[in-house]
Amino acid sequence: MIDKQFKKEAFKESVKENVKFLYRKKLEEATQEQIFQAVCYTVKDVIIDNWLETQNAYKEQDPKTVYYMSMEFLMGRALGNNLINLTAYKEVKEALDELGLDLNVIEDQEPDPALGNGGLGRLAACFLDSLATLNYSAYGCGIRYRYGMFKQQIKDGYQIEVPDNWLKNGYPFELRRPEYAKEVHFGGYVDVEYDPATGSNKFVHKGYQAVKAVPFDMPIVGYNNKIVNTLRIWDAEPIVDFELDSFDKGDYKKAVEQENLARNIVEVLYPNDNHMAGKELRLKQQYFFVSASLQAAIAKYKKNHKDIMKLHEKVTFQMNDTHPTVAVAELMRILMDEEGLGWDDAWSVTTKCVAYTNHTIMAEALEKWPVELFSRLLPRVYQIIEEINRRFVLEIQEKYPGNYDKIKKMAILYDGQVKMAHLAIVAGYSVNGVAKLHTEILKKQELKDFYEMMPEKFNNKTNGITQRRFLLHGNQLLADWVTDHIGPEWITDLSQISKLKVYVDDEKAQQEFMNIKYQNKVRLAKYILEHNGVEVNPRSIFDVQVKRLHEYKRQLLNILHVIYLYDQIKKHPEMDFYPRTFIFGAKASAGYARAKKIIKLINSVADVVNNDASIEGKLKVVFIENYRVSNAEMIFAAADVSEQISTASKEASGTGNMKFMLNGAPTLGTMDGANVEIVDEVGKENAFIFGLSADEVINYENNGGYDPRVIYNTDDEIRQVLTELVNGTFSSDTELFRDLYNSLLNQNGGERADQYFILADFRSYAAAQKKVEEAYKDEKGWARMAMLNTACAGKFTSDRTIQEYVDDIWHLDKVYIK
Ligand code: 26M
Repeated sequence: MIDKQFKKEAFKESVKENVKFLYRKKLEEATQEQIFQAVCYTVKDVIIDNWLETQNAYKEQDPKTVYYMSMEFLMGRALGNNLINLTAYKEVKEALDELGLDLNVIEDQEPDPALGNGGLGRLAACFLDSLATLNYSAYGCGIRYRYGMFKQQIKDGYQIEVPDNWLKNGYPFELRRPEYAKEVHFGGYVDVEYDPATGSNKFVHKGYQAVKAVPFDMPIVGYNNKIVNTLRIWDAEPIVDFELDSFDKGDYKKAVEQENLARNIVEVLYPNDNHMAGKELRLKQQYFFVSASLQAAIAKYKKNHKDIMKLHEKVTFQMNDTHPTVAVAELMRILMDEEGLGWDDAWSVTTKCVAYTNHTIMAEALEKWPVELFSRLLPRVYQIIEEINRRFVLEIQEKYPGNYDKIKKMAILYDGQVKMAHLAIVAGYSVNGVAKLHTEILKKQELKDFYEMMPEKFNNKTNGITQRRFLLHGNQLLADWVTDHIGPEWITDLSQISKLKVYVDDEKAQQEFMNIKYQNKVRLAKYILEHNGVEVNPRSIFDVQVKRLHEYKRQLLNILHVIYLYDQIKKHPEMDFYPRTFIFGAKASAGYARAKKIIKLINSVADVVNNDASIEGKLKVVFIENYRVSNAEMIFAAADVSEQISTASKEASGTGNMKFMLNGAPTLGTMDGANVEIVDEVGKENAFIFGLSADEVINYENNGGYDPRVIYNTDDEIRQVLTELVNGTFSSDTELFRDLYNSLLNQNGGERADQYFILADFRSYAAAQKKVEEAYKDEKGWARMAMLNTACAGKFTSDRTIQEYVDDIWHLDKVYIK
């Protein structure tokens, strides 16, 4: 189906017109950046028509709408993805060819909108793609950060953070909507006033600072269905322009403060992943976008519905982790203070409208705010939380009389802190984890008391990814091959991809499949040569670990094993060894010193290994700078082995694991997160599983029974690897990696020695790696295994995940556009 606008000739004319109109230039004179802008405007033109039609259809059909509330949307580039979903990619590529332009080069002009950290933010982006593709009415609600996730440079092996000014040249796909601006209030105090109209008291917020929230809308194009949904991200502006005469009125100070508040609030994304920083500005960001989004949703509802008590019939708010959980109290505030409902009615509506997704059990990620800070910044909202807490504590007492331990463990307010997860669970009508194992751990461990008290709320929604970006766009060779063999239905129904199973023993198909993998490896090798100056052999095994850097994800285990292999090759030069390229990509949170040290270690090992002629290129180590959505697509396509080696129980789900699988890379991993379900689908003989189980890890943790020194003292090769961290092998400064060494062997403050069980799992990891090598040598066997991974990936589409959210939680209506 080709849209009229994408007829080649019309498209070419439009691009030329846009270059003329925007830049007063002829096509030949325009820069690649200008051509990029011109192409985007042409594409946007088509999108706008569909966008209007979609919103009209929503108005007419009045479907229930989900508001996906998230501090993060890691969208990645839009141009290529929009063309894919408009089913116009190939036509446009040809049209541009005819103009002497290369679509790939033009796509590369686009900055990666990186308004997210990692898994949680990218999941939100995949969900928006699936919602639009499945014909559901949805808004993404978030923040228009001036600076997204920092750009990573590697200098001398160290990570340097460079600001990501993604709006520098203007972002072509966004639309400013000043007519929908909302006010958000901070600070001040609450007065109780008698209201003669109702004969009761009302609460009036006074002395606050105000910020104007101005929405920018981005189109979310569904695949081949004319649906265009909206990602609405909020910018902050000062309420009044700075007025000179306010000096005289004496509120000069306040005017400056309001202006600063507006300037600061959306300045930058906090680059923490799975770590709570507790910064006041972060709470301001949360309340800012939550309040604006709720006000907009309610205003929209009220346009064509009279009864606010029926809000839940048309609206649901999904809270992406606890970050937007202040929504619970803000919705209560709006319903009571602005819509005039009493407490019980407001609570009845709120608890039918909000639902919560948990994405982590890492203790340091749990959001707890000091009462002092919270009540000062949001006095009215805090009052409401106090009342929610008071009533909930009464409920606990009723259910567990005399059991004060329950109150201590479950109260929303305790020890001078506001516990956001408790608020989300108490108010939410649904609480879900993101993989089977994760949800079980929530029920049995982390949230046990809540599960016992309200089991009906708990459910699992195993994560998924969009095959449109991570196969159709990222791996066009494989996508075409799949379509040639089983038709194009997999694009919107990934369960169809299992039809590939009939080809896994077909030698011709095997060769074609592996040849595509080879071509993708050549493409990545070229990128690595250009960006790292390192030559890698595309015939070697590409063993890849790309994800945020975190101790629990155990990049340290991976690089220690590389050192171990290096030692082996040096010691036994005659040993049979299949060439390997270990590829890493990871950003460390700017304040996470140990994570940054691990990056330095990887680069130091790379330096030594890559330049040691004696090992004849058998081993290469590459650290890909600035890992992000756009280069991720290329990396997944080129991977032979998918490293998913988190300490069991720590990775809630993982989604990179699914992207590798879909692109035909078997998992080398622990029984953690969604790896468990990947193995269920593909069979354990088609994955390389190692290490402690989640139960074993949790057992050790609860009973304090693991001593890495026993391993250190008894295993000479492991001891040798650790010794090389501090004996000058990888740095002339023998102190450089001392902290990493110590973290594995010594207790440190409250932290256990080797708290992520790296030494405990080392031998079983090395054995699994050995199996990978043996398996890879068997060419046909490997091809079969790789193909089976692709063929068994059907479950892991975010289309399936979204349909489950719709069926079990949101109950949305489908909308069709004529
Ligand atoms: C919190 C407070 C202050 C600043 C930042 C944060 C914060 C930001 C991101 C905390 C956690 C954040 O992300 C957690 C995350 O990405 N979790 C991942 O979610 C994925 C999608 O469900 C899962 O696949 C991953 O396993 C999980 O780690």
